[in-house]
Amino acid sequence: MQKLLLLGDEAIAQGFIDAGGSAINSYPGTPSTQITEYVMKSKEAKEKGIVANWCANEKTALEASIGVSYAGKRAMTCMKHVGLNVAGDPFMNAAIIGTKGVLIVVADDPSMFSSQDEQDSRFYGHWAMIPMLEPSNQQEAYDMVHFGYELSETLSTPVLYRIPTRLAHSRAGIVRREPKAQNEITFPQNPKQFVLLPANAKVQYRTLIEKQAEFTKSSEESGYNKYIDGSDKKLGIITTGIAYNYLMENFKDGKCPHPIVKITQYPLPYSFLNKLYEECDEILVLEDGQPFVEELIKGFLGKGKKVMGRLDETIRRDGELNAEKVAKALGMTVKTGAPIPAVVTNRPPALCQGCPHIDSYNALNEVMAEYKDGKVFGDIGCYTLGFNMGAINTTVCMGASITMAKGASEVGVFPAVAVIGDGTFGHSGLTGLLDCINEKANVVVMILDNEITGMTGGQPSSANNKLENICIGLGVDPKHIRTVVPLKKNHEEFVQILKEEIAYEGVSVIIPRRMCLVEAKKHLNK
Ligand SMILES: Cc1ncc(C[n+]2csc(CCOP(=O)(O)OP(=O)(O)O)c2C)c(N)n1
Ligand code: SF4
Repeated sequence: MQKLLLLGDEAIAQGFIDAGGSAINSYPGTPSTQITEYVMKSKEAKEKGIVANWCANEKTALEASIGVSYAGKRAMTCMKHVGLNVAGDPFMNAAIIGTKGVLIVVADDPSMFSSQDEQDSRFYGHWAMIPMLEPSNQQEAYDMVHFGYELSETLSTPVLYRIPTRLAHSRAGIVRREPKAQNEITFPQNPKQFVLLPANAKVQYRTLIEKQAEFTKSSEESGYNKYIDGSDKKLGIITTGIAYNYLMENFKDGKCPHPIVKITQYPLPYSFLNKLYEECDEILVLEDGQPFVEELIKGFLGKGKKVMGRLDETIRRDGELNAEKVAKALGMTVKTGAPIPAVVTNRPPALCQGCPHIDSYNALNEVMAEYKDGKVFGDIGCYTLGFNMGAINTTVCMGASITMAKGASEVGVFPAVAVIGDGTFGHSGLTGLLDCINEKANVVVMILDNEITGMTGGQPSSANNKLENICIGLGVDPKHIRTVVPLKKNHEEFVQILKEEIAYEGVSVIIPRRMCLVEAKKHLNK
């Protein structure tokens, strides 16, 4: 079969195309974005009529996949870890429904390379009681998509497919399989399955509980989890996902002297873990993420033997795992590479020169300087970097700018200004603005419209060309929806608009509109 050199993200995307996937509905977020982009750009996917969409947010994306599953076809939804918080409602309920043919790919970001937290999605999968896959390399990333769909369809369950940044964004060769045809449309045999009325849901929750034994059986028998024997039983090692690679990097001959339980499928393969615990004096758990397995095994393994990992900080609890940290935990000599030359050392991220957000912040900073107690509630996007210009006071999660400004204004903060991008407004700003209207909050909402989702690489923004109409539809007085082109030459006009709208007691929306420069360059080169 054909060999390809692919990123982990791309291997998953190619796996989706080859495994008979019918629709991928996602929301962008590093490090997951390249999966959906690959399918969107694939000629083969187009020829096969595969649907590939960027949705308004992770919740709408996952719900679309549940709809695809209702039609009996194979669906994928990709997101970054914090996206799973947004999709939490359909995620938990998809588990109870037992949606077949759905892979939910969540890319976690240990070390927070481009995220506001380090949460480990495996806790969600465990909570929802569904099987999870966590490939250790790119070939497995490809193969496990095929396996994940078989598992999902055989056991009637969605599958959480977890990858960390390093796997998503590193490249290796993969061997493709024979492509599979898409499923025909078939509807659920049980007409109650997708109707989560309490009477139906109670029965299905029971079914989900009863399916746990089958899920575990698959984890022990599928071949994706392995017990690899070793002669030195002073230590037994548990690896999860990519941690297996980090461990093996320390043994150039490919032979680790200690027994290993290699985990890439959950629920945990309890019989392998018991065997390891019985045979070895001490246990070391290696995971790229939070101490998920370590916490679980403490509950069921016998007491007495030492279990080391992130909980006792044998490996530092925060941050990405790597081969060096593993070597240290094993008591091996750590080889450090050549020092990083100054030209590539870390530099703080900054807005591009000429970015429209800079002009918006220049105007905002000038006006806010006149108000001692005024606050600016920021949001998530390129414009978060306005913090470095002293322009924003908060950034919490997507959509929180408008709602936080509302909350603060209602207890007396004045002026309360929200700054949100057009992409983020479409993702989760609209409902907050509706709250503002309903409560007649005294807020100024600046929707920085650069006509694109800039931070994640220029995906379309769901509210593009619709911002004014959306605001009017939600109930903002059209007289207080103001637009301005954020350019140096319009600075005074911008300042004036801000002053007028701060003086207005009610909900104002200001839309500074100028295309992201990176996007504008793409248009010029077309
Ligand atoms: C829940 C969640 N999903 C996805 C992301 C990834 N992400 C970061 S910023 C952003 C959107 C930014 O677009 P926009 O608001 O238009 O601002 P711009 O970057 O264009 O200035 C996204 C999707 C995230 N941080 N949180
Ligand atoms: S990518 Fe676009 S929006 Fe982001 S900083 Fe650069 S010019 Fe500004």
